[in-house]
Amino acid sequence: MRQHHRTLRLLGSLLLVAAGAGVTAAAPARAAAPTPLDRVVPAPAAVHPGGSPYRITRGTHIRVDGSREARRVGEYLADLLRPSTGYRLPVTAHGDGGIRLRLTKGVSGPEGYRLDSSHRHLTISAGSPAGLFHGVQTLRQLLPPAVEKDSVQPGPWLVAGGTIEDAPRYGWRGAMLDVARHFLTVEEVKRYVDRLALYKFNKLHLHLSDDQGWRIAVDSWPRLAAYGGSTEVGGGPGGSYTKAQYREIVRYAASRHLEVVPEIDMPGHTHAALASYAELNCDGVAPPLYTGTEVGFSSLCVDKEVTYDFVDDVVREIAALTPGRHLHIGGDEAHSTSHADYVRFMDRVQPIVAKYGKTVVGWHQLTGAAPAEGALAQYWGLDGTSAEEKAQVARAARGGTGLILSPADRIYLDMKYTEDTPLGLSWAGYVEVRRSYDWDPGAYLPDVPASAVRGVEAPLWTETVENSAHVDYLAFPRLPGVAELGWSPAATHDWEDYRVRLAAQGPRWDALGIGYYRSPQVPWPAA
Ligand code: TNX
Repeated sequence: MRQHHRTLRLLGSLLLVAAGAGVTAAAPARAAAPTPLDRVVPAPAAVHPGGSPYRITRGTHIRVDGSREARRVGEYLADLLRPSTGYRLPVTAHGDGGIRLRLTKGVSGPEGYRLDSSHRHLTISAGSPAGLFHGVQTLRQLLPPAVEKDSVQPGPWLVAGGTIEDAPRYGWRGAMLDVARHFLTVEEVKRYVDRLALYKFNKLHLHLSDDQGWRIAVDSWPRLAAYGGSTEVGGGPGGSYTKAQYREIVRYAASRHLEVVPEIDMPGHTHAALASYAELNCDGVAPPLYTGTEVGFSSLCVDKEVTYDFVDDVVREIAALTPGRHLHIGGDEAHSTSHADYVRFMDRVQPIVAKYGKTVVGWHQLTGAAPAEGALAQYWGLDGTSAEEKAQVARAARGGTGLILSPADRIYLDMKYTEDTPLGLSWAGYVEVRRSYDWDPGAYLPDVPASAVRGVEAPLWTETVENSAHVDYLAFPRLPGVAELGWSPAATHDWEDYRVRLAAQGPRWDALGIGYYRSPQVPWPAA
């Protein structure tokens, strides 16, 4: 049945090419078949194929309306297309014809877009710059994988004819990088941001502090980064971001329409801070740095006033560096903090976050305290999580706390795919590609109103991850599945269809230099 379906699609594409034969006669038929409009990840909300394809040529212009924002997206698109096409692709506010990017009030909500492709034009219209940007990512996937290469390729550069109308299911489509267990450089973070942009993610959550390292400069507590950042899991040199480097990550993420969500994990996962400042410890003694992978052994001293001065300073400085609305305060695995202390701590810390103009995000243990008005809880449980704990999260959700879903046995990117996976952990089980994709965020937790679910986020913890190659191997091919859960309407959810679309991404990853896990569940094209 699936085969039949694919054959029909292929036939359809060939017919479309035949229809546009005047344009494509010079191209070999096989290479010329443009990607069908629905062969995109994440799946678009609505696709109406038809008409002759659009072709990018040496003479193509990128037309933007007068706005600075549209011009920026136009320049981004031109930068993407110039190396592989070898074309000039001038970005201009004048003239007609070619690739047109239009900011139009009222198109498809805050991040949606519409893409119209025909013989004469390729038009992307959106109500916001983010929508235009996401439309550009769709256009990118409709072009051959070779478009991703950084040297001139033969083409032809055809986009199938028709219309896509698209908008996300959820407003929170996140990915988390743990830069604390192993430090990742600014360049490595930017590389991941570019991977995320291709799949329409809109949040980059940075786990900036943990037992093994503190990764962001704080002027009022300089030893946090200088000393607390000086090692990592395994005893390597670690590292930390200067404020200028953090701002550069924020700027780069914003240029790809992602909000950076900084996390300072507390009251647990704070050993690097405790090692840096003796006064933060209840006994006034700073322990040595830690480079192992245990969790749950550290806690800020809930009874000391200096703890709240510390939190105030750190939150103030990080909030000032962060244009986004959210600030993540962790709150997970505080096994060395009593329940009463945990509640007291969160009662004092959440108002500090509000004072500096940010919305609290916390791991779902925050629902065991009193989540602040408007707070978001990030659920990281698994099938085996107790009914009691799930009920606590559901109660908070019914009381107005928004949920971000990161079930560990589904979308923890640090879980091994199989027992043979050379990297990663397995405490939540092995997570193959299908398991990662095949669930519904809207119906995942019992007794949670669908409106409480704000989206999904894929964390990548880095106990075993040391560089971009490691990041890529664990993220691909699971990351695009998370993107699809966050973006695509539930009605498009279909593993058999998804695995075919996912397989088509493989050659694109090859062109981008992404080393991925060749899961046997996915029908990758022969290399
Ligand atoms: C649990 S998830 C943690 C992290 C570990 C991760 C490893 C969460 C909020 N806490 O501290 O790195 O497992 O998979």
